[in-house]
Amino acid sequence: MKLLEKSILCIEKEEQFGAHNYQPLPVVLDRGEGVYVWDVDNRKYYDFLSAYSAVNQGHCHPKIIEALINQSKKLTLSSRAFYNSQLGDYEEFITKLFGFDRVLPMNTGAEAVETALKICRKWAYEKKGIALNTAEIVVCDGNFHGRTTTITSFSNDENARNNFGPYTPGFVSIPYNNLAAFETLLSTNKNIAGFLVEPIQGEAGVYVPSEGYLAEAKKTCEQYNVLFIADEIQTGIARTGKMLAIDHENVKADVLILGKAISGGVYPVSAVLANEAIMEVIKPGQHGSTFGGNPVAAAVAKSALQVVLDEKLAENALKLGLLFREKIQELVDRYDVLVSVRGKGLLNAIVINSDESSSLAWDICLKLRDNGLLAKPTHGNKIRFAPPLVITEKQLLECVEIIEKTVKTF
Ligand code: IF1
Repeated sequence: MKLLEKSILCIEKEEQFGAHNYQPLPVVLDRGEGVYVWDVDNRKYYDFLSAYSAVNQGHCHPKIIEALINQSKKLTLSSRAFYNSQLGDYEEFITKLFGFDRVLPMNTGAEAVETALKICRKWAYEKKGIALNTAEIVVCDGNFHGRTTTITSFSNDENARNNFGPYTPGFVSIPYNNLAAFETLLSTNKNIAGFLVEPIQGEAGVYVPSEGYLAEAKKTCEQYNVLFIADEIQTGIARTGKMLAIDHENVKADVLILGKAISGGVYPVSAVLANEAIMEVIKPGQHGSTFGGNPVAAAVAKSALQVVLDEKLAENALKLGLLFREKIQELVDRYDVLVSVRGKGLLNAIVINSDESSSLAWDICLKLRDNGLLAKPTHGNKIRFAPPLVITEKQLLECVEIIEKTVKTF
């Protein structure tokens, strides 16, 4: 595909004036509606990234946009120094929806993860009785929880972590999907306060743990009085075919972290949910944010969650996810360039027949773009496929055709 002048101009400006902390696929998006996005030259694409699962409800969902517009004409920011007329309603809605006593509203995913870590540490000293400043939180190898200095400290992605030290202490990393390692650690280390886990590792390449892993890990947490902290920022809000990915194993988190799609990608909204016995460790002045819980965020998030329920997006993701993997498996069987397909609901990845340092997955994504579908490689040899959950069966099958037409040429 030849980039036209308008696109080139936009790209050049970002390259000249922006920090080079990303390497975007060369396509300049200008407009979105439902499962589609259009570039500045009005070429139409299926969006198979959904802004890393933030636009589960589809681009510019009319109901969510209406909530945004209405509220932003009335009151945008009150600060938490005062009450606002939207927050309580939203808090009631989200706590009842997920079955928790309380919610702590923040803005970005990383902030919500930080919030959960702070709650966990404070709980460790004030409730569990761990000696001051010795609490440890267990994380998993291959984790991705955000970009703050603390979160970066317990990443083992060298690119994300190198030269950002000194690192925040108090974290132990164990292999993902390994119950024995977890049990051994908890039985020997009395300072463990929490277990922070992604129900499916997204950035690691859509790595789905063995069935029963999350339920067993939760049981182990209960046995050792350790908080099970679920990072559902990417996997939550119907993405994997249930409202939460842990719902597949009927697990209830002690601390639940949400972000991305709780706003339908319309506005940065994140949340930490917990019951009173845990949340009560946070008292006035001990945590917060200027924008967290602002009236626009509250109105938008409430509307975005309502859309997920009204349009039965979890059910759609479950059904179409099965169809997608079935159809892609046929391509895997037929074309050597594809190794396997895996995922849950509409969070899937295709493994490409190359090593992690090869540019093959990137080249395939360029060709997919030319054929009208946007996706992004993760970890070199995997391509993540995560369309908005409003996609229909007909559209999904058309996308499978685009994928086949593309991989055929490699
Ligand atoms: C970027 C990845 C996805 C997340 C989980 C917390 C956060 C994320 C499980 C932090 C964010 C994003 C950030 C985005 C790329 C993206 C990503 F590839 F890096 F891993 F989705 F898979 N927990 N994930 O996935 O949330 O602070 O960004 O709101 O550009 O870094 P945030």
